[in-house]
Amino acid sequence: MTTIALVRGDITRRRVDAVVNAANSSLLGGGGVDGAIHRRGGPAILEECRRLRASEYGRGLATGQAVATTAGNLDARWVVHTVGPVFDPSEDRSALLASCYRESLRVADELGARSVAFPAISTGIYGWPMDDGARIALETVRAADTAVEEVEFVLFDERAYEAFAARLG
Ligand code: AR6
Repeated sequence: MTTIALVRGDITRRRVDAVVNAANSSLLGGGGVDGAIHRRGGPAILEECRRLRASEYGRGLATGQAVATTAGNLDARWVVHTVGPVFDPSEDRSALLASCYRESLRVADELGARSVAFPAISTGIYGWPMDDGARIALETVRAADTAVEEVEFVLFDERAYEAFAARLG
């Protein structure tokens, strides 16, 4: 049984086994959650990302996929980096967004993580409407076949929190 909790706050402050990063394909950092994780987590995360780029992920991480690194100085054991789709009103990319949640949980299972913190992937710089992002996040995690016991969604502002709360029921 996976329990789902909603938390309002900064994902970099969470004490969990794995923190999920809303990254980009380069794996080399950016703004939003990605910038905050690298800032607080310190250089060990970027070092490992660079090693991934120099080895299996020479072309970067594809949208909808996930890969783990150390969590550096965060109160977590791992960061699971995933790449959400950029919202495009003329193309349905929902399956890719769902894949981010599913693949992150799959990687978490491989690591043996029991608790995972997710941000609202794609709902910031990538422009996904919050309500729909919340729907996809919750539906996908609820349906996932995972050994992760605790999933928390860490929502940065009241609007995001309310969107998830309305969907959680
Ligand atoms: N803790 C929790 N949620 C946060 C935090 C935080 N510290 N900071 C922002 N959010 P975004 P994306 C919320 O933009 O849309 C980066 O440059 C934010 O309000 O971080 O998937 C990457 O490198 C929003 O609701 O991720 C990519 O290029 C949600 O987290 C690109 O942004 C996701 O916003 C990815 O864009």
